[in-house]
Parts: sequence; C-alpha cells; structure tokens
Amino acid sequence: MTIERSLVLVKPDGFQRGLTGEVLRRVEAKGYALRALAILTPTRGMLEQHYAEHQGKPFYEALVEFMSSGPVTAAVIEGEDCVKGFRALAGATNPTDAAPGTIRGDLGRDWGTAVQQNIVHGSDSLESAAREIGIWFPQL
Ligand code: IDP
Ligand code: MG
Repeated sequence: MTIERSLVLVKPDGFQRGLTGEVLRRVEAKGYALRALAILTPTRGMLEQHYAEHQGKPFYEALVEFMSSGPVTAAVIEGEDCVKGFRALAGATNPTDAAPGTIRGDLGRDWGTAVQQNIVHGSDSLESAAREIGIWFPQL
C-alpha cells in the first residue's frame, strides 16, 4: 500500500455552519495527516475544472453557483488508502441517504435546494486527487 493524498473541501454550507473544525477533527481522529490547508472563495474557472465531469448535468449550474457562493476550506490529507478512506468518512452523496456516523449522515440534510448541500468533497480516485490538488494547491 502506498501513501496517498486526497483533496478534501469543506463546502460553503459546512464553512458557513462552522463545521470546518468538526470535519478536520474527524480527519485527524481517523489518523490522516493534514499536508496543506487554505480558506478561499473559489473562482468559477477553478470550479469548472474541478467539476468538469459534471458539465451538462441538470444540477451543474446550481453546483457551480453554490460552490462559489462563499469561502470553503480546502485541505490536502495524507495516509495509506486515504482516498477511499475519506469517502467512507464522508458518506453517501445524498445527505438523507448517508449513514449515521458519517460526516454527511451526522451533519447534513436536505434543505430543498437544487443542488445537494452535503458539507464536504473528497476526491474519488488517485487520478482525481492529483488533478484536484493541482487546481486548489498549484504550489504543491
Ligand atoms: P460526490 O461529491 O459524492 O463525489 P458527485 O456525484 O461527484 O458526488 O457530485 C458532485 C456534487 O454535486 C455532490 O457532492 C452534490 O453536492 C451535487 N450533486 C450530485 N448529484 C446530485 C443530484 O442528483 N442532485 C443535486 N445535486 C447533486
Ligand atoms: Mg465527486
């Protein structure tokens, strides 16, 4: 098993609700290391790259608008199998379906918005992680 890196975002809903510390606490309690950390409001250009795979989907415009609506916390985390491991910590995409014990299951809910507000993003593969870290932390 090689040591992996993953990109984690506390999305604008999580940031605004003051859940950055709770998300980072869970990452650290799991045993993953924080390798980079930043607070920023992403530009539309960054989000178009980050969410390129979703272009054309019905929720795409709402997603980009939501993600650019305020500050997010971006983190690079590190540890063996942490890409899959953080996805497990995050839980299912739809916060209503996400299991209790997960970030989305414990802290998220449906607010009736066009895009699911589910507190966190986590890279879904090693390739995505490398691509996404390049967008959010070009200096790394
Ligand atoms: P993920 O964040 O669990 O990887 P993706 O399928 O990559 O989920 O979708 C990116 C984000 O777009 C989700 O986290 C969620 O905020 C939003 N989203 C995904 N699917 C839907 C949908 O069917 N309706 C509304 N929003 C969605
Ligand atoms: Mg995804």
